[in-house]
Amino acid sequence: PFVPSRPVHIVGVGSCLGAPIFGPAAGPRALRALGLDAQLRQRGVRARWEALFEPSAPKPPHPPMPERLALVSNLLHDLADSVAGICDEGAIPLVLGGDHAIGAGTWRGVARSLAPRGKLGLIWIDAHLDAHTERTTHTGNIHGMPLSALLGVGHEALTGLPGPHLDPAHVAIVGARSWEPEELELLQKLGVKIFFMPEVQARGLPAVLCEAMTIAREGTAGFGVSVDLDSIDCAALPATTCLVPDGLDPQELVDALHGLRSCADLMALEIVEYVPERDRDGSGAGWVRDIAAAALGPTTAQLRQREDTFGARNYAPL
Ligand code: EXY
Ligand code: MN
Ligand code: MN
Ligand code: MN
Repeated sequence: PFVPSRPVHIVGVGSCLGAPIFGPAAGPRALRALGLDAQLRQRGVRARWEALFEPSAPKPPHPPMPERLALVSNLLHDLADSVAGICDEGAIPLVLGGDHAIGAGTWRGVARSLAPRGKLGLIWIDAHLDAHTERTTHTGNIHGMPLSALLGVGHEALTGLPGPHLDPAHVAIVGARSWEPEELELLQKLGVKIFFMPEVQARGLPAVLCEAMTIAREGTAGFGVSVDLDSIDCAALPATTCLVPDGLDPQELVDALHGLRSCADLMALEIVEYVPERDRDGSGAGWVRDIAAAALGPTTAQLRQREDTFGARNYAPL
């Protein structure tokens, strides 16, 4: 029988509530205008736009922390509900940010949908640890807090969503090269595995990603990947909120993410912190497309099945 690759529903979250600049808020709308869904369909991904969240919040500088947390909390609840619904119907959410605070909603929605079958593992590809709370942050920026929130640590506004928190034994960070002591201390206390940038450079990204996938997949019912574009070297990809040197090579990341295609237990993909106003030549949007196509594209077996079933010329209706 023809086993189609699973449909991908794109959810844009145009938010900068967690960031110090407006830039990421314009990300998903710009990617939609560039025709990301059609570009993914041309690469064999059965993708379509599902939703675009654009909180009508004031531009930075943001309101004081209590109000900021309340605004982010509303967004996280709506996002988690939308993502859980997509997972419940057997589709794969492709969540596009927007700043990384949205991750505290995305992965609670996925974990909630998966809960009857087991735990959710998570691979967090990022230059940062994103594990501050409103008490430890040095900047007050909520995009530095989503991972602690997902693990149940921090303000109720960020941790209090319905459904389970993540199990730190099944969370791995890849590419960390900028952090503060408080967040490192928290993650080491919780037992989250961190692959810092020097280890990625020494062992190669494929080997590290393979080990991260083992952490996220063994003993869980499914796993997800959250890609913060600042994990990529800022010389290759300046179209992001935080510019951090000595990062991942974008093509190496795209090549390594091809391994996700054949994972039936891949639940969702999130790509955040795309800043279109810093994407003069559009190369940043190209990398967003390539990352999504690598991870969510059909396997060669699925393509062959599609050709056998529908004839080499016309692929199955996407
Ligand atoms: N750790 C720093 C802070 O808390 O502000 C930087 C966080 C950057 C967050 C970006 C999304 O990865
Ligand atoms: Mn991040
Ligand atoms: Mn980051
Ligand atoms: Mn376990």
